[in-house]
Amino acid sequence: MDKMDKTIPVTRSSMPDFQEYMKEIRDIWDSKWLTNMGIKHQQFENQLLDYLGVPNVTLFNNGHYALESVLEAYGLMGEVITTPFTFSSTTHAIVRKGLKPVFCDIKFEDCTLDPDKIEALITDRTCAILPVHVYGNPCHIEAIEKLAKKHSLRVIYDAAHAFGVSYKGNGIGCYGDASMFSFHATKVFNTIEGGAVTYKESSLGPILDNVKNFGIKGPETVEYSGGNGKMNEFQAAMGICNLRHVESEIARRKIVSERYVAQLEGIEGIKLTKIKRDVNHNYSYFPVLFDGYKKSRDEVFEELCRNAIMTRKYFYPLTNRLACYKETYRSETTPVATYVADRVLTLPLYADLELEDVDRICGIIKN
Ligand code: T4K
Repeated sequence: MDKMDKTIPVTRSSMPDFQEYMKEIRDIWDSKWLTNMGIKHQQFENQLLDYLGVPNVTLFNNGHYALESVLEAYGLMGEVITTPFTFSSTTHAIVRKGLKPVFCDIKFEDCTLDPDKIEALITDRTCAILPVHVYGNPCHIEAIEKLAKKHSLRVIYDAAHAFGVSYKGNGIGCYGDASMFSFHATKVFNTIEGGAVTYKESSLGPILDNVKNFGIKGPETVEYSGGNGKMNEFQAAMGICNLRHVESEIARRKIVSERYVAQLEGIEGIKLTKIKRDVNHNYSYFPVLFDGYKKSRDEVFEELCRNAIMTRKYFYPLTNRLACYKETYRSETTPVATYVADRVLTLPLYADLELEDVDRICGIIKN
């Protein structure tokens, strides 16, 4: 096939070898136990505790439901300080749980919540801060948690992008009261669809179980009006397989990312994100800011598209500009987020992206 005929997607699901997955689901076939916290679910949950280095974890059918569930489990009411520079899920989860998102601006350098702008937004109705480790970049954890402590607020991280990231030697899920991880097909680590909540206090576990399994405590006992957020056995089996390969997945993504850096660093008008000190990154996305470049972000996007190279404007529009929110919220209050959203483009990144394709992508951008 001609190189030019090959479409390069923005990402591509990482999958185990077919036989490996077949072997893993063999027991499911034999037992006919397909869901409702079966053996694979238990096994995968234990493996995750270990891999993420967290005290507690609860699995879910997807990241979004996990995020809604943790907000519900804490019984939060009132306002939640959050970022508009994120996937719609973050804002939707807040709104769908009857809470009010209060949008705080982001830091230009890493696209995460600007801790210096949080305090001015705290009112007597604020109950929590919900920052996002955007692109796997850890938020300004110390500053955020200091503020939360001062004002007795919960900190719940949206860590959808941050699987495998560690900060100061700790798994990223160890910070705050709780964190939500997404295991969607497009993530560094996937269970097809899936997600998890990691948390400090073990007392949250039974409440999360209630939220995700109809509040069922026994065949004749239902103690809470929960929903259905259970991860099934096939998803857990995919997780078990993919967990075996996640380190090599991240290592290969690192090589691809470093090739991009080698090609694009130092070019006038192109800004790349620097990995912070004390961070082990997961190379989940490769965002590029076209800020004063000879071509605008949209021109680069279109030119790449003409060459069958699919990029995404993660995260444009900001969530406070989405059709469902723009009448209620104002993006003028988050000018840095607006600035970045208008200029950012995330380039293709996945483990088996060939380096010569990276060179071709960069060649198109440069010329
Ligand atoms: N919070 C944040 C900050 C998030 O980013 C997300 C999800 C969530 C919360 C919610 O977590 P989940 O409930 O999703 O677990 C994608 C994903 O659907 C979404 O999970 C993700 N964030 C978001 C950033 O990206 P799209 O609409 O951009 O994906 P889509 O379908 O266009 O796929 C992109 C590319 O990925 C395709 O062109 C090819 C590749 N792909 C896609 C699928 C579905 C595969 O290789 N295999 C696949 O199965 O939203």
